[in-house]
Amino acid sequence: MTALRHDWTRAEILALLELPFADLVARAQGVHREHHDPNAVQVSTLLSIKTGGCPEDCAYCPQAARYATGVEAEKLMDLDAVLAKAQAAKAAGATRFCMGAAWRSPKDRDIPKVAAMIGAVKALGMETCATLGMLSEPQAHALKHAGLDYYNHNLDSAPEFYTEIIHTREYQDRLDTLGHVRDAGLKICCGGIVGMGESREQRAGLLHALATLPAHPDSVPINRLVQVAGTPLAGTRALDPFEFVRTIAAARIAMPKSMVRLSAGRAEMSDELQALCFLAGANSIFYGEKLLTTGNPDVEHDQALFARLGIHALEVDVESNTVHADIVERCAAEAAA
Ligand code: SAM
Ligand code: DTB
Ligand code: SF4
Repeated sequence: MTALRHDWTRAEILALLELPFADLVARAQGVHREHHDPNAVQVSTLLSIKTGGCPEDCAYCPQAARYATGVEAEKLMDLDAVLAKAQAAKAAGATRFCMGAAWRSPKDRDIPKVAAMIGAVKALGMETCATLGMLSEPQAHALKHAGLDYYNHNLDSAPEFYTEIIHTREYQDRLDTLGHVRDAGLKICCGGIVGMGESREQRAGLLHALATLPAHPDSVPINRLVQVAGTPLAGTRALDPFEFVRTIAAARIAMPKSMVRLSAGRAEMSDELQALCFLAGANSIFYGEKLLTTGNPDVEHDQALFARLGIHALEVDVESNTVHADIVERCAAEAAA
């Protein structure tokens, strides 16, 4: 059994990315088979519960208020509307529901409203995930208390490339939030974006930063930049698709037990490229017609792809996902107050 390592050097990860393609994919598939069912893929559906109008300047993001992308700022969705979307996602086969908000960080007054959403989604028997920006320690605890399973907060890129992409918050801010999330006992979903014009060395830097966190993230989303007109990164030279597969494979080898998610960018990928990503160790996807504001493959298309590849959706781990009726009731009462 490959041991979990937390002492990866950046040079070692770069050396993985530089292996001959077949050697890299074979090694990743070997690690994958040691730790996971190679034919099982976890499926999460995203919902943007608070869209647009964000004060941050992330150069990739269609929701930043300062870029003219056509995304209108909306207010936080109502509980009933969120619940209806979660029910539809469950009916389509998703087992995890991830709620995203275009916030720098939530205001304390937002937390009970989001907590009520978490409690209601959990009561459907789904795993819950949220991505709301930077969190304070008490906020992380409040979300855990509400029944949240996962918190998504990405490092996005290597530390030195990060400063070219985002200026309104620092890498250390992200590490601090991840610390609060970890201390609150939440599972961590943390990854990044490739195809932003970074070098291979910088892709190694992102994977190194992820693999040397105090614990490997439970889930590692690898996003391929979705280029949105109006954002500073629109027009960036597209990444070689094999380089994307290499990034997935190196993530799988460096973080053997983590779920590696083939994330944003699937709508622009061929079925064959996605199959290569699964072969390289990806075992989770975002499922459903929309990511947050941009498109994702049709449910029918993904179901057909799974059938063609003999892939089955991973079930919710019932034992670790017990729904506590008291949490649901308390959240509803707190939201109403
Ligand atoms: N506002 C919160 C934050 O930034 O932490 C949560 C939502 S934010 C949209 C979540 C993640 O989506 C970002 O960290 C980034 O990795 C990813 N993302 C945003 N726009 C993207 C794009 N155009 N292409 C690929 N990934 C993107
Ligand atoms: C993540 O790493 N990717 C997702 C999720 N976490 C929140 C978001 C992708 C967003 C793509 C651009 C959009 O649809 O707005
Ligand atoms: Fe705001 Fe998140 Fe988009 Fe950055 S990635 S602009 S913080 S919504």
